[in-house]
Amino acid sequence: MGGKLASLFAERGLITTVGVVGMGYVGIPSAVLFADVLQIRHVYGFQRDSPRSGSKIALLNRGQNPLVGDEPGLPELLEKVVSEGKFTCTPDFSHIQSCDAVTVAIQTPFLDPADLVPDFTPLSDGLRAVGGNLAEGMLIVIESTVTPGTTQGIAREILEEESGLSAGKDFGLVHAPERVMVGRLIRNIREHDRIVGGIDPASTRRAIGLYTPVLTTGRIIPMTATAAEVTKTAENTFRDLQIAAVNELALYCEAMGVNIYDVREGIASLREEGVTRAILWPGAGVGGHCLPKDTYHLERGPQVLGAVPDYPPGRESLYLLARSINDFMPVHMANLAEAGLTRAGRTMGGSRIALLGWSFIANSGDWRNTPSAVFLETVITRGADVLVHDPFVTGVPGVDVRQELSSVLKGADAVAIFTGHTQYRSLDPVRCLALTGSRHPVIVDGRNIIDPDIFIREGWIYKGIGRGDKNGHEIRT
Ligand code: SAJ
Repeated sequence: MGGKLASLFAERGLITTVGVVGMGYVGIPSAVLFADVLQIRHVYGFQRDSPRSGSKIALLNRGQNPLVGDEPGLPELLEKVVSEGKFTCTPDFSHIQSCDAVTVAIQTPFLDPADLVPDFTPLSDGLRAVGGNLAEGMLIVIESTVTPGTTQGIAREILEEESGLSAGKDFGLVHAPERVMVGRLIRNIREHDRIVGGIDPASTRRAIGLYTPVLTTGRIIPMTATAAEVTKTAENTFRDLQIAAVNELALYCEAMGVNIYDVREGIASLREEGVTRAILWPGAGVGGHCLPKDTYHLERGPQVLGAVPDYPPGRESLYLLARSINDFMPVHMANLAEAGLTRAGRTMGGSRIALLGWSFIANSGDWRNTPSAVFLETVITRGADVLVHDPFVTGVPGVDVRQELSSVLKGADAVAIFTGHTQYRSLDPVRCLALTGSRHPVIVDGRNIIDPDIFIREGWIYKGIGRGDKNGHEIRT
């Protein structure tokens, strides 16, 4: 099988023209890093000219970064490769015909997690556009996080159907999952090890040639396409599981009147050969494009591959249980706010709540699957009025997110901190109290970023995730 493909790659020689499909948090940094590789003559960034994302095309071609939030190194590199004429963004997929390699970084959300039904429409549409312009000797790389079995399954089928060519014989096919975090996109692509999983050895070798020039400290870890899919979905599932474990512990600590951060420090102190204690941080919830859905991709893997794991009969998947604990945390925040309001002699109904932080992660404008949305819906259902603040977020359909803090704090009966933005770390308890106009406003800290004692001293009613040592404090009159 690999013989013909290997010779097709050899005939083509070095990869000099690359296409990147999907100009988002993964595609944009990947494209500019490929364009900055000496051997690579040109990179096309493919973006559909849709009402929601079409504006990115002109911005990118002017060398301007359309991503919200601080991305060290990206604006400069983008400006450089555009001014050198090595990168262009286009909605015209026919340019794929001139590419040696094409990477696909398109979102893979879930339509219905309960039934494990993913929404592969955007990915399928992208693969159809690639397949319709595919030529012999090309390499296709799927960087999106997908259910195990997808690369060898529907992805291959769509590409073969559209092109009339055969994967592993006429063109190469690989899964090389992205591992980036907002706020460190360029660094992550350069420094994280790159998992490269080909459907055959020739495809894997070709992809190693594509990624090696981009990596600085990162290594290449080759494996099969399905193993690469499991690696990616499992690493996020394990992170979600670790977060769920510490969130459950935080709920227990609240009930037992204990400070989770003392316990966490204690647990993390046990260090010895073979004993690792990767205990993560409890909080107001798990958001973003990855953790809230990748567990479902992993869970769906055996199904797609027609396999049934041997598992304790009738027991729920550990990974799905973890999901439900993390999904509960914003509701728990609402329960803490309600408990605090009760201590203030108020009910949730008719109370005004200031929600601080709409993005899912600190100092970023990324609000995909934000836990704040669950809290907002929960407290509104319980009768509260809510004003939302976030210094980095604008343009949220149906939610008035403000950038001016005092107008959101004004007249608030309770303040709920959802995101660890640096700005919130220096909230002044006296000034904020004056803005609320209340003698005992409630503050609920979902990211452990304020000092409970200085707020309690000023008369606030404090509630914190995992702070059983403080949540029943005496109210200062
Ligand atoms: N969170 C906690 N406690 C923690 C860590 C995170 O509550 O200790 C919450 C965060 O507040 C956030 C959510 O979880 O709401 C996700 O945070 P994250 O730090 O995991 O950020 P992501 O989702 O952007 O990054 C993850 C990373 N995956 C792993 O580390 C295994 C990143 O490496 C991946 O590239 C990324 O998913 C992805 O794109 O898959």
